[in-house]
Formats: sequence, structure tokens, C-alpha cells
Amino acid sequence: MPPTLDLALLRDPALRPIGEKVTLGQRLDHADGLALYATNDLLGLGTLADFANRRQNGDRVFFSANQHLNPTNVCVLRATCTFCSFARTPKEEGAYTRSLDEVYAEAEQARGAPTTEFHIVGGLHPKLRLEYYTDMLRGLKERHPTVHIKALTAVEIAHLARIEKISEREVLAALKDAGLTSLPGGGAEVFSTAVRATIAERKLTGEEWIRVHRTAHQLGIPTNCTMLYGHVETADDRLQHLAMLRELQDETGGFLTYIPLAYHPDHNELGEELGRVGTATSGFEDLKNIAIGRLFLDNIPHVKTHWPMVTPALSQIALSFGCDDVEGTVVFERVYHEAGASTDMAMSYPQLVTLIRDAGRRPVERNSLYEALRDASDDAPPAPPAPAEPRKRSLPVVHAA
Ligand code: V47
Repeated sequence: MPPTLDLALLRDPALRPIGEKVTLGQRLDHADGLALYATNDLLGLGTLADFANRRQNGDRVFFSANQHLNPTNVCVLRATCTFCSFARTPKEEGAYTRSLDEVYAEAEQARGAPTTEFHIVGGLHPKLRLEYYTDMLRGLKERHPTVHIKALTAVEIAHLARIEKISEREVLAALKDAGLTSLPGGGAEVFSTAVRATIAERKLTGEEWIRVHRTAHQLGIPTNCTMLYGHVETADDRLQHLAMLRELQDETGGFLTYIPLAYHPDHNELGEELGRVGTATSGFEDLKNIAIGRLFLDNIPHVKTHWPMVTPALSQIALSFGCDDVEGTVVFERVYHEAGASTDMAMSYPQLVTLIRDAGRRPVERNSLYEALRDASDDAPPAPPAPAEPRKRSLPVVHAA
């Protein structure tokens, strides 16, 4: 049965005309977006986004069995991307660069596991050449032929093009030839020039990020997109960012999913400058950004919640706020954990299924291309944790009076 929208549920009168547009399937404009960001009627906003999502995706929620690999944390932008806690200079404590054999050894965890995707991102290493990555992709494909590879952000693609003195198109074509399936959505941050000047001064511009994704789409490489919120950006900046994503999607149709990323302020310069260490975004902000992403990006099929960043509990609630895609098993998340995330670094397949099913939705495993692999609705629940050593309880001694 198609979902219905009861406009009487919207407590904030400013949401009603937007609700009418959403019901009619009309595109929201900048002023609508500002009204959505300004509202405190979170449940009204969620009602709108849930309606828009159910109309597109029904009660299905996608998840994937994936494994994150981060071949290096050495990054030439270490000093200027002040929001990042992951990057290191080559000589800094904790800096690492994996050999291909080390990458393959880590990827061995996929053997015997249900893994269908390697998600590979890292720093902009000053010396690693394109060949390191094409060899890595070929080596991984040889060892795990059925696993899709989602690898390298637009920023890494542009960096490799610069190092090799070739075009971004040539870098993408070489990676595709070596086995690349899709690009992750990282590195977008917020496209506004003023915001970038403050948090990511030397990173490629918003227009350049869009250009790399456009080129990927033209080559038949689908991509994801993100927005990093909760630092110095305004609602206006966020909406301009979303408008640029929507415009490219109108042109190419190459985006698969949108992932709003919540800024984590620990162990990075920006967090200290803002006096925010230990204070990540609020649940209210996280749900708002999920819902507005779903409503504004009417042409992007999926909206994903990254549970390591906002917690599994909030990700579960996000499924009623417009979200139909949950980040996968992950094994193991590093970018947010360097920035203070206190969630687990991986989630088991049965736990993911349970998270979705307990929210009243239908868990469907997908691959990197969003093709449904299996409906997990009837899977057995996760095995209970092994019983802890029985603790000796000493009962209080009651003395007779
Ligand atoms: O680009 C870095 C962000 C991104 C911090 O495509 C931070 O499926 C918060 O893009 N606080 C990388 N965020 C992660 C990413 C991603 C994650 C999951 C799925 C997909 C996908 C993509 O992480 C970076 C940056 O925007 N980031 N540092 C921080 N301190």
C-alpha cells in the first residue's frame, strides 16, 4: 500500500506548505530548506522524510557486509585539514603505510566471512604512485574475485592525477581497469569556499570534487556523496552543498547514496579551536540532517546512516527519519575512532540484521551497486554472548536481632 501523509501531524505551520510539495512530489527550494533547518518540530520533519523515503523504498532497508581498509594515514594535507584526526606526517608518531602484502593479509578476514565489499580510503601520501593502487586492486580481485571494490575519494583521485601528471579521467580509467566498482563519498566536507578556507584550506575545491565525480559517472563508475556537518558551516552552506549534489545527479544520475557525516571534535585542531573537544553533534542535529538530506535530494535513491559515527542506537531511529541504508559490518572503522567515536569498530552481520528488524523494517543485504542480494527478514537472531564467569555473590549476612 502506498504511504500516506497526514499534514495535521505537522506541528510547525512552516512545514505545511513543504508537506504539500512533498506530497505532490515537487522539488524543494532553498527557502524550503531553510525552513526545514529552522524547525524544532523534529517529529514533523521526520514524518515528511519517512513519507518521502517509504514512497521510494517501501519498508526495505539496505545493509552491506563490508570491510574497511586504510592503506596509509600519511597525508600531505595533515597541517591544513584541521578537522581530521586520522592524518599524520610521514615522521609523526602513529604514521603508517602498508605494503601490498600487509593489505592482502588484512583483507584475508574476508575469507569465510560474508564480505561483499572492500571500502578503501586513506591519506594523500606524497610518494605512493598510481601503480600501488592498481596493483592493490588487481591483487585483491585475484584473491577475492566476488568482492566489489569501493575505493579512493575524489581527493585521492585528484592527488594521484597530480603526482602522475595525467588527467583525473586517466586515473579513474586505470583504476576501473584494475577492478574498481565505485567511489566512496568522502572528501566533500562542505563545498562553500569560506568553510573550506577555515577547515580544509588546501583540499580540492567543491567544484573540483564535483568534477571528479562527474568524470567517474561518465566512465560508468557510480559514486556516493557526503556532507560533513556540525562544525563552522551555516544552514545556508549546507543547502548550497546539497544543491550542488542534486544538480550533478540531475545531469548524470551517478550517485547511489548520500551519507551525512557528523563532525567529531576530538584529537584535531578544529575541535580545540572551537572548544568542542568531547562534544560531538547532538542527536537532534543528526536526525535533522538525515531527514533534510532525504527531502532535499529527491533524485538520489538512498540515504545512508554511518552507525560508527552516530551510534547504532541513533542509526536505528534514523530509519524512521528518511534513511533506508545502514553502513555495513565495517571491520574496522578508524577515521572516526581517531576523532573520539566511542562506538564499536565493527558490527556482526546478525547484529545489523537485528538492528534493522527491531526498527520494524525489512533488512535486505545489498552489494556496492545496490543490487539486492538477500532478504534477511527471517534470519536467526545473533547468538547470545558467551556467559561471563559466574560472579561469587556474597549475600548480606542478616543477624537476628
Ligand atoms: O571525508 C574526517 C570525514 C570522511 C572527521 O561512501 C570526519 O559509503 C567527522 O567518507 N569527524 C571519510 N568526520 C568517511 C567517508 C565515508 C564513511 C562511510 C561510508 C562512506 C561511503 C564514506 O570522514 C572524510 C571526512 O568528511 N571525517 N575526519 C572527523 N574528525
